[in-house]
This record gives sequence, C-alpha cells and structure tokens, in this order.
Amino acid sequence: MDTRSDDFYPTRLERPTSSYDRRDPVVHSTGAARKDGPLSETELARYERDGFLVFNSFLDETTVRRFREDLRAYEEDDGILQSEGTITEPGKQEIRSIFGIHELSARFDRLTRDPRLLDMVQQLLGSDAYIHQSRINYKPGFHGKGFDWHSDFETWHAEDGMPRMRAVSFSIALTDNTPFNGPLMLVPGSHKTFVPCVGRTPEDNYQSSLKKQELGVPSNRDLDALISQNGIKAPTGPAGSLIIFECNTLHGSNANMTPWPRSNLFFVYNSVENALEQPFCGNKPRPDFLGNRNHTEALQPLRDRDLSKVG
Ligand code: 6CS
Ligand code: FE
Repeated sequence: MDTRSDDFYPTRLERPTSSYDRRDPVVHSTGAARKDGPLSETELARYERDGFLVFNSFLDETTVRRFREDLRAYEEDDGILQSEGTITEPGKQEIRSIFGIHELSARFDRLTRDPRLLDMVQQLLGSDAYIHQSRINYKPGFHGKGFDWHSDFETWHAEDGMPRMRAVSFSIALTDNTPFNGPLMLVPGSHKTFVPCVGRTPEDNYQSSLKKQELGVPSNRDLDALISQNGIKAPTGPAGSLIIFECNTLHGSNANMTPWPRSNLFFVYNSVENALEQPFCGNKPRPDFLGNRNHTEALQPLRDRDLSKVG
C-alpha cells in the first residue's frame, strides 16, 4: 500500500526508515487557555520535557478500595470473562486486560468525567475530549507477563486511524506499584521522536498483539538509541497514584514475579479535534472497545457530585 498523502507518521513499513521529530505540539493549549487549568507552568514544562507527570496518592484509599473490590468481582463475573474486551495471559485463563471498562462499570464511567481529571485533559489537549480507549491491566501475581517497549500512538495511528499526536493516557494505580511487581517504565523525552516501525499489519492483528505485541515495536537499534540517550524512569507509589503520559511516550513493563497483583486503570483521552480516520495501515478499523468511534461527543465534567459515593 502507498503511503497516504495525509499521513504525518508513516509506519509498519517494508524497510527501516529513520526516526524524526514529532510534527505536533506536546501541550496543545496556548495563551490564556494554557494558564487556565489545574496544571502549573512548571508541571506543563515538565510534561513537555519528559512526556509524563506523576501524582502520588491522587485518589484516596477509600475510593481506590471500592475500585479494587469491583476488580475482584469482575474476576468471578462470567459476562465479563466471556466479553470480547477481556484478554487473558498467553496460554492461561488469568485476566491480562479488560478493555472498555468505562462501558462495563458506572463507577469507572463517572471517573472518566471527574473534573480533577478532565480539567487537566482539556488543558493538555487544548480542546474537549472523549475516551478513545479504557482498560484495566491486571498483571496477576506470579503469572503476569510484561509489555514490550512501544509508543501507543504508533498503534493507534496505524491500526485505529488516529491522525495526530493529540491524545493522553491517565493511568491510576489500583494496587501499590513497587520496584518488584512490574511497574510501568517510561523513557523520558522519547515522546519528541516518532519511530517508524517495520512490518505489514495482518488483519485482526489485535487478537494476538494484546497478548504479546510483535508489530509496532521499535527495532533494538532504535530502542538502544532512545534509551541510552534518555534513560528509564519507573515511578512507584501507593494505590491511588496517577501517571499522566503523552500518547507517543515510549513505555513498557516487566513481568510480575511477586505474589501480589499489580493492577492499573487506563483512560485514554483523545481530542474531539483529532477524530479517527481510516486506519493508516490500510486494514479495517479495530473493534470499538479498542478504538472507539461511536461515543465521541465531548465529555462533560461531573462538577457537583461526590464522585467517591456514586456508582
Ligand atoms: O493496542 C492497543 O491499543 C494497546 N496496546 C498496548 C500494548 N498499549 C496500548 C493499548 O492499550
Ligand atoms: Fe501501551
């Protein structure tokens, strides 16, 4: 397939090509709108420099406990276990990820519209936003496998038709993240570079990629260059901690060899001005639970309610 003329980030190519600087801003609001939000100029500048921000104990213990109880209930819930968005670990019955969690749970859905999150989203994306993808990654004790290094944007661009880098992931720890249970690792500054990846995308690639990603993974040479230059950060913290990371920030995680699960919640917000197109890899779009195309109206903040009590 020829590269489309509207493709700012060609990837899944037949042969290796050089990395280049991103062609989009990192913080999208400008002027007065940039100042009009919960993030300080220092935090915005750090996000622009590193591609992520960390807030320890962002949610209080009681709220996190409720979400964790929901998780336990899902492990016993046949409807959820059978649902297309529930991915098990390779060769095992243990849950690896549940996609579309905000459509399965009113409590998670309300959290997507918590103004404490949404006000930051709007400040970073410079517009209203909607949920492109939501998920819980379980990483069960002993059997939880890792995630290879990747940029989420590379997959969302190639397989979901997300045109520009104007999306952001909010990851909330539902269990403690320690150095031992496979915490998220990020490469600071990597979001500034787009790394085209090699290899054509087969139809329905997601059926294997969500268990183990083979395509859309930079070459060892590209990884070596980016990681040697920038290093690796693995923020750890108690349950309730929040990591905000830009859609092109290189990240991955190790397996969980401890007895304790490491579960994280992810909400991916996309700008309403960055609507999905046909996938740039040329395949048909992925299902909605991975790349939402149906509920794209701007999220409205739930201002006057105690979010911890509802749902
Ligand atoms: O394919 C996807 O959309 C997902 N895969 C990975 C490894 N990270 C982001 C996203 O959830
Ligand atoms: Fe990812």
